[in-house]
Amino acid sequence: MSNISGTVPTNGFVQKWVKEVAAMCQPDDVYWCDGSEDERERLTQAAVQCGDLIPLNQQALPGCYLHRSALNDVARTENLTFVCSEDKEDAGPNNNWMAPAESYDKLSKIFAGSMRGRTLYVIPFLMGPQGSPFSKVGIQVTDSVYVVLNMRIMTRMGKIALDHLGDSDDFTRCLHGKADLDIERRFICHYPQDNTIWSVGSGYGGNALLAKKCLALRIASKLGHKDGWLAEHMLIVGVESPDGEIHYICGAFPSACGKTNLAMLVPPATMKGWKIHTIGDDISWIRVGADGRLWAINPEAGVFGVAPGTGSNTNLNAYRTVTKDTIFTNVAMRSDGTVWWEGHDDPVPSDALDWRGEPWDPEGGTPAAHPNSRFTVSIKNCPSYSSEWEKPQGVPISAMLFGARRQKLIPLVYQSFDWQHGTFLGATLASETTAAATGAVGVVRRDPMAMLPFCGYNMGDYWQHWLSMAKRAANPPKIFRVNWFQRNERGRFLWPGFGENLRVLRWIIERCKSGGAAQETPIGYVPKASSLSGDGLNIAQSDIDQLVSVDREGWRNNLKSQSDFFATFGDRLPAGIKEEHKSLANRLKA
Ligand code: OXD
Ligand code: MN
Repeated sequence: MSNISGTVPTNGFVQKWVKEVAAMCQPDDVYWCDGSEDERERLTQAAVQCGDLIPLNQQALPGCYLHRSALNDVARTENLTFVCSEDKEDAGPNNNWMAPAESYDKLSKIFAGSMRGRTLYVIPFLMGPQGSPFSKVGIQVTDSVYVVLNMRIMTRMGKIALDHLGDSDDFTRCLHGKADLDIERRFICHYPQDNTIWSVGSGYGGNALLAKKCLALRIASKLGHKDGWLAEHMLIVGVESPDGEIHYICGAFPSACGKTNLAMLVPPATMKGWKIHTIGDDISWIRVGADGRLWAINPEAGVFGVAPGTGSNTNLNAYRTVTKDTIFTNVAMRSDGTVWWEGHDDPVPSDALDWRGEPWDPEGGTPAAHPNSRFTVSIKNCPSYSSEWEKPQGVPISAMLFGARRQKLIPLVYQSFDWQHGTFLGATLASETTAAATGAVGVVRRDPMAMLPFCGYNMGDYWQHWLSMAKRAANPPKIFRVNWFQRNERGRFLWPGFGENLRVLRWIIERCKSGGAAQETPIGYVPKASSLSGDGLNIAQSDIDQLVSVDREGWRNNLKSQSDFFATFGDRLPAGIKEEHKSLANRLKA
C-alpha cells in the first residue's frame, strides 16, 4: 500500500483510475499535485536533492535550473511511438501501429512494479483557457519530478483543471513512467478509442510531457476529426500594423524550424509602428466560429523551445524570456553557474561543462549544448505575450502558413488559389529533418502540415477533414506556403529571416485584405519582388528575384515524389487532393 499525500480530488473516476495504475506500478508514495506556488518550491527542492535539477546562478538567472537527461534520451523517438487504434487502417501509413491488447499487455509488463521506491505524482492539467468550452482536461501520473515541474509550466495545472472537470469522466488518462530509461523498453502508445496515453522508458519532453504532442496533437487531432475541429502543429501570432489593426496568423512548421522565433518576432527597426503579439509557439486548436471564420486557441501555457540559435540578434524576445523561472535541458553550464549554447550572445566559453556535464573543449569538434537542448518557460514571461491567450473563444485567424526548411525550389512565399489548393500546399509540405527527433538530420522528408509525427489517425482521413472545413466555414483564412531557408549555390541563405520575416507577413496581410501585388504562377500567387523590398532591406536584387522565382522544371521533377507519397494512402486519399495534384501537373505543362 502506498502512502498518499497532497490534495485528493472528489472525482471518483479520477480516483479509481489512479488507484488502478498505482496497483500496477507499486510506488512507495502517491502525491496529488495542486499546482500551488508552495508546492512548486517543495518539488523543486526534491528535484535538486535527487539530482534531476541543478540550481543555476540565482543572481543572474533567478528561478532557473538545469536538467541533464540520460544520454540516450534527448529527442522524440518516432520509431517507438504508436497509435494503437482497433483497426490498423485507422492509424494509417503515417503511424506505427500496435494492436491495443498487445500493446497494453507489453507495456503493463514494463510498468509492473516499476515505481517501487519512487513517488507517483498525479498531475491534473487543463489544456486551453479557463472557462472555455474548447478546453480539455488530462490527468497525468508520472514518477519523474522533472516531468511534474515541466508540466506545471506547460499547462494550467492543479485545482484549475479539477474545477473544470467537475465530476465528469471526460479526461485523457496519461500514464508515464521512466522505468529504467532503457531504449529497448521505451514505448509511447496512444489509444484514441480509450482517450488514453501510455508512455514508458523516456523522460524527454515530447515523449514524457504527455499534454503536449501526445494529447494536444495525437489524441486531440482524432477528437477534432470526430467533432469538427482541428488540432494543429501551429504557432499563433497577432501582427499589428501601424494603423493599429491586428491580424492573427497560424503557422505550421516542422519541429526546430523557427515557430518560436516567428511567434516572438521582433520587428526590424526599419518597420516602424509594427507590433507582434505572441499567443502560442507550437500548437493550435481551431474551430469554426459563428461568424464563419476560424478561431484558434493555444492549449498550452508554456514554451518548450530549442535553445541553440537563440540570441539577441536572432530572437531578442525569446532571449529575454529565458532569463528567469526557466528549466533548461541539456544546455552547457559555465563555471559561474550560467548557461550557454551555440548561438548565445556571449563568446565561446573556455570554462563550460557540456550538456553531458563533461568539461567542454571548444576546439574538440562537439557542441557544448545538445542541438536539441531546450528551455521550458511560461508564455507569460515573453515580452510580446498577448493576454488574448486567455480568451475562451480564442482569436480569429486571417491567414495560415505552411513552412519548412528547404534549400531549393520553394519560393520565399506564395499564396494558394483557394482552400482546397491550400490544403494541398499543406499536404505536400516536405522539410529537411532536424535534431528534434532521433535519426538523420538534413534529409528531405514529406511532412504534411508539419503533422507527420503528430497526426493521431490516417492522414488520408485528416486531409479529407481539412477539405471539409471549407463547407463548415464561410470565411476561412487564406493559406500560404513560406520558406525562409533558400540558399544559393555556395550554401549562403538568400533571405535574412528572423525580424525581416515581418515583410513577408506584411504582404500576407495585404493579400488577406485583397491588396498586395502578386503574380499568378502554376504553383500559386507569388509576390512581386517590389512587395518585399524597400524600407531599408539590405539584400541584392538578384537574391530577391531568386527568392520569388518559380523553377518550373524543378517543380515538374517534384510531381512524381508527391504522387508516390500520396499513393501510400491508397483509397483513403481524398479526391480533392488527387484533383489538385493533377491541376498542378497541367498548369506546369502549359
Ligand atoms: C516540439 C517538437 O518539441 O515539435 O515542439 O519536437
Ligand atoms: Mn513542436
